[in-house]
Amino acid sequence: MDSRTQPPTSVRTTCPYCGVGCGVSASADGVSPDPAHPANQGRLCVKGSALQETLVPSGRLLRPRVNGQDQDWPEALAAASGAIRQAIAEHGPGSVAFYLSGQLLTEDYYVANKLAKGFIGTPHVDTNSRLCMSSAVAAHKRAFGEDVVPGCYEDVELADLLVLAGSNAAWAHPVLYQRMKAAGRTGRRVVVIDPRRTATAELADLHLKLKPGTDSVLFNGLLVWLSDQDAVDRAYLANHCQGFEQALAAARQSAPDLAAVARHCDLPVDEVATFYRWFADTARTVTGFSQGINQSVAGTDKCNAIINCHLATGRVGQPGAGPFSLTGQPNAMGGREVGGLANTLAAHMDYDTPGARVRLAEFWGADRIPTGPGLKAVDLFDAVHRGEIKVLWIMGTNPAVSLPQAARVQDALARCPTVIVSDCVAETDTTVHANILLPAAGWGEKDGTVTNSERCISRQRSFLPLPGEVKPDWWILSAVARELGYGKAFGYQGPADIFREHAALSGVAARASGGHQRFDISALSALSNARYQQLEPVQWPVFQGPTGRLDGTRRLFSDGRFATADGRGRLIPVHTTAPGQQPTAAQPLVVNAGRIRDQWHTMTRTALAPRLLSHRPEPFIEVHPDDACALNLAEGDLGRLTGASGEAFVGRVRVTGDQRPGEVFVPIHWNDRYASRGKATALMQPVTDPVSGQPEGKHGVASLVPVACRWQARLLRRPGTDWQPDKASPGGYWSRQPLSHSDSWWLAGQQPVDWAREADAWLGGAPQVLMDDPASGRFRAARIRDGRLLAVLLVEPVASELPDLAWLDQCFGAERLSKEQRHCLLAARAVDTEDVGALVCSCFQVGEHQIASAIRAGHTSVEALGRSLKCGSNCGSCIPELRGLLAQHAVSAAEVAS
Ligand SMILES: Nc1nc2c(c(=O)[nH]1)N[C@H]1C(S)=C(S)[C@@H](COP(=O)(O)OP(=O)(O)OC[C@H]3O[C@@H](n4cnc5c(=O)[nH]c(N)nc54)[C@H](O)[C@@H]3O)O[C@H]1N2
Ligand SMILES: Nc1nc2c(c(=O)[nH]1)N[C@H]1C(S)=C(S)[C@@H](COP(=O)(O)OP(=O)(O)OC[C@H]3O[C@@H](n4cnc5c(=O)[nH]c(N)nc54)[C@H](O)[C@@H]3O)O[C@H]1N2
Ligand code: SF4
Ligand SMILES: [Mo]
Repeated sequence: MDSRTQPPTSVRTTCPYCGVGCGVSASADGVSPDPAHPANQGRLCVKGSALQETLVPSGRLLRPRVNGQDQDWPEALAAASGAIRQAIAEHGPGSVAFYLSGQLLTEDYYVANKLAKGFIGTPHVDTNSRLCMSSAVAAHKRAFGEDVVPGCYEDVELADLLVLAGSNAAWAHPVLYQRMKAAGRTGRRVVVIDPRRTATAELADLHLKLKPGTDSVLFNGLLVWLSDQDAVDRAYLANHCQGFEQALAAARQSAPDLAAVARHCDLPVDEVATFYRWFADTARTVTGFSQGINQSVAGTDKCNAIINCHLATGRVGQPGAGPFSLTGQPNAMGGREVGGLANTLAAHMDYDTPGARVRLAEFWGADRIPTGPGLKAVDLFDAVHRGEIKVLWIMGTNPAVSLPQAARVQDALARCPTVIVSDCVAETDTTVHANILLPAAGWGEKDGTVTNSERCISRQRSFLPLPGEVKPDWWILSAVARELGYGKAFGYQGPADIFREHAALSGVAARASGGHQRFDISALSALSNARYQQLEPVQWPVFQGPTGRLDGTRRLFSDGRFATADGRGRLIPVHTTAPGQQPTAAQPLVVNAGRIRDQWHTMTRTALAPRLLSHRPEPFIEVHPDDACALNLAEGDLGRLTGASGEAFVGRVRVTGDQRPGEVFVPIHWNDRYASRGKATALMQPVTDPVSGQPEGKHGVASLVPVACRWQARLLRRPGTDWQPDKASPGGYWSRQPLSHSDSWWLAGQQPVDWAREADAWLGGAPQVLMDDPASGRFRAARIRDGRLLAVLLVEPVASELPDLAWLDQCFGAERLSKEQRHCLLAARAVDTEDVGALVCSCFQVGEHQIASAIRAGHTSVEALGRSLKCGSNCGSCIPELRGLLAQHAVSAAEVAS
């Protein structure tokens, strides 16, 4: 569709969050699952179901901005192209860099890559996929000769043994997890490999709670065991692979026997033996892996250690059998296809692919293709810091939050002469550093394609008009390219033009590879605009059948022929590598970081839906009970983690046996917009995998201390009023939680506050209702004008005394406060409403206290709870937690009985 035509009002499109890539039926009135999409078959998770609630105008970037001033497009385009032209003239093309994202559509990504590598002539084009999938990409290339996920989602259902390594699919790939769960049957087994007990571990017959960073030893040990038990497929190895003996020798060195593996991984020997026996005995085995494997100094090796075991048993590309990299972002795959990584060129061709540069130059009509790879993300930001990059264009990612050592990244951005940022949101930790800020179209407004974890290409379709001056990313890039004088190569009228070109290039690359390259969608290069608009989900490679029908490919390498020159798969010798960040006396704890169920990355979209922040409303630190005890920390206290570079993370302490002693877990989502000190990356050093360049994002080190607090508070104000917690309470703790009718903050501090005097500043004016009890440390104040509630401040000496605020938020929704509501403002909680407790089911807003009383009332199964409270009966994302609560209450009931 052209960027100017009005979109239809109701469409079938694709969810913009995780790599599962679910189909969604969407209109301005609401979203529902697309029953015809092969990925989700009628399901959606809680983030997908809440998409509608995130389509709100608040915080949107609606106009271009240059040096802090609103501008029209011609001025903004002139500023961007002027800066690029000047940098090239004065410092050469290598002084211009692009930092892209797996959340761009394939068409956007293709244009960015073409402009940078073909026309500006800079190799420095990298993407946030570097932090995400680059170890898997590198491992696929080493093992298969090409970045290919051999299997498909159906394999996780067909598998008799499902191994999930470093994946919390229940929270990170919820619909795929639901499919894994629904496929459970007698005799089917699940092994979860994760140093923490996660929601995913609920599904596990065996949870290997291993020492972090030791997975390669575990899988090396498996290779040794398979060989020693004669469980390898010798014929397959002889006919289809090379490198087995070398890989086995390295594995033997690293993991000579069961006892050595158990010791190294800190696991009971019998658990390791059970895993190995199950793997050896089960032909239909799928190993799904994700960030617990990839985000490591030895991420590529770990992926290869897993793939080695699959090659050694001939279990690649078979129904129900194969290694399966679970892709994170909705279009990480599409970005890999167009060549968005600094070490790749385009269409699965690399710089060292024979003839690739010449072919590409001819195809694009470009003569500036760089001669070799560019800088990978961490190195790229180092170069920015050193002043070598004069123009950095960031698109669809928030590196000031997501890259390790966040403060240094911010420093690099501040030093860079021209930072261009394309985003849909006005204020992020990255956009605040932009010299040129370009308003990008977001989900629902843009059109194009994405590729999910199983190589399935789906359409994202627009159903909303472009607000303000907002433009799709491909349009912005093409407009800048035209300003730079490359109009001929960037005269696209719409995403269909770009898609056809991308599809044609894939054919050029595949044909030149002599049939080795599997990525080939040239059958789609002649789609008419109408057929592009109607394109149904299809898995690449795509072929045109004899009847003209387009057919996708479910599995690859099923015949044992790989994408290497000799057609053989490669086993890779993997040696033991310790994590790069090691605990010390000063930083004795290992910091693990990952996702929570209801938030997406840096919260720019999911925090707009209040119910998605009610599951975990504040940044938190999960700590083992032994550590909590030794550090004098209790549940609900605030803790401060201080990392190796002195930066801190402050969060609410959750004491849990799910953690291993000596290790803490923090969420990756909070940032300077939402908390005083909530960035997990502040605790991570920029240590990277030498092969993939992926940073070690799951193994920081830190010290932990309690944050002494004299007071804890909640402030609620009408949305849109500008209040700066750092000014009101310098050095104090704050975390922002937008609610349905108000904006709210969690606050705490050590400095004594004379509340009666200072409350005015917090409330935005003098309160009309006030209760001050300095002896108990309790304070309540509310501002009311014309019967409407404007702001409320509640102070308690300890956080657990702060009341549940759902009822207070409701009061902000009222046109006029009732007499009762007014009265309740001073009470600890509303007299006539129930404190539902921490929210468990986001779909139906069901809290922990409600669930506990339903369990006590005899609803002792997930199904019974669903019938009674509806919890868990929509997206199912909370079922693992419901099970946890059922188990917890069964234990306490048993304790009472004994
Ligand atoms: N709700 C939600 N879903 C998402 C996202 C989101 O932001 N929110 N983001 C999407 C993206 S981009 C991605 S990449 C995926 C990520 O999906 P996942 O990789 O499944 O998610 P994470 O929580 O990052 O990490 C997974 C697990 O790795 C474990 N782990 C840490 N260290 C080790 C180790 O040494 N060995 C092993 N075996 N495990 C370890 C952690 O304890 C954690 O439970 O999620 C996608 N889905
Ligand atoms: N320590 C640690 N660090 C990590 C991780 C970890 O597990 N541990 N995980 C890593 C991983 S796997 C990932 S994927 C990254 C994610 O980290 P980021 O990519 O930095 O996070 P997002 O919040 O997804 O950033 C996307 C940005 O793009 C904007 N946006 C959304 N849609 C569009 C669009 O259509 N066009 C444009 N131009 N902008 C858009 C959003 O508003 C937002 O500002 O974090 C990484 N960092
Ligand atoms: S699992 Fe959830 S977040 Fe992922 S694509 Fe499906 S609906 Fe979206
Ligand atoms: Mo990711």
